[in-house]
Amino acid sequence: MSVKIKEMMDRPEVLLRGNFACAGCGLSIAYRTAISALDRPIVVIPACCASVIQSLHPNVTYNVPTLNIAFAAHAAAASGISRAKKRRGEKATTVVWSGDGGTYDIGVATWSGAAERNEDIIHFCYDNGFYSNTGAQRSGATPRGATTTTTPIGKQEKRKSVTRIMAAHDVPYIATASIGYPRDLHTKAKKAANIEGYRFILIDAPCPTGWNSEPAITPELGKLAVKTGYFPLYEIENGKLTFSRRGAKYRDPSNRLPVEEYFGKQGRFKRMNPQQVEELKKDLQFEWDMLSKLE
Ligand SMILES: Cc1ncc(C[n+]2csc(CCOP(=O)(O)OP(=O)(O)O)c2C)c(N)n1
Ligand code: SF4
Repeated sequence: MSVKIKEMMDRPEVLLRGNFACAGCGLSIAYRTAISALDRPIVVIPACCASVIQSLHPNVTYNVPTLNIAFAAHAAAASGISRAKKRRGEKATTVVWSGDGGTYDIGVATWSGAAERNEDIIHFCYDNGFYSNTGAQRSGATPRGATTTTTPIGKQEKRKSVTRIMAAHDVPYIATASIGYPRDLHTKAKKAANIEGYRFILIDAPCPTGWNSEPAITPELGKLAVKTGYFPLYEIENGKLTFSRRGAKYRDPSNRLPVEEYFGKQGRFKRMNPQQVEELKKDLQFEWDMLSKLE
């Protein structure tokens, strides 16, 4: 059952005022919503916007212990922290907080090793579908057709399914969530905190600066991604997939809003031609079909 709003509001603030996030930043909403669900979090952050928005030394706007580290070391560093805390008999929730570049691409070796060892870590990936921190290059999470600085005519390949790659590691808990539905995200983070072993939560987190979207509609974009079937919501527990309430609803294509409604609100899809739109629709249905096999 989802947590109550009051319960969420009563949690400590983890991201303080004066941070450097752009207006309408989905990452900052994701961070506040997910990290505040955890008791005694220690957060390991590889290079990404999350390592930049925290401000400059000697100021810091993260209200929790934070370790900034190189891409290729995030889950390894978190493994060490988690084990050291256990050895000392101290309670902590050790977290990797990484962008999609650090999860789908550059950090795969480190999290794959930690997932195989079933380290006691929660890995959150805030997914804005590209490398925002370094000026909007494409990542493995960029959807087909989206323009980035390295895909000026739109990305030609389909988006990688990082949850299915993670599922192949047989970790105890995997979930997807969206900043459009903060209660669902907070509830899944809390649930993950009560499970032992490697847990992974992929969060759809719009980036108005790189997506060329209106900052004020960030939550609406999060909702639209779900309602159009672009971003399915589900959990995979010990290998078995269950669609979340909204995931189950939009599994049926006749319940979905036209995906063009979602694309139309983002400049990054402006140059898509009808053929690319059709190909992208096929990519989305392919992913739904593959997920259904894990049910
Ligand atoms: C090994 C290595 N390669 C490249 C970089 C440069 N770099 C810093 S942040 C970043 C992009 C991170 O993208 P993502 O993980 O998606 O997070 P976002 O920037 O979108 O928040 C890159 C390529 C780096 N710091 N280290
Ligand atoms: S570039 Fe995007 S992800 Fe980075 S701080 Fe700005 S809105 Fe957030």
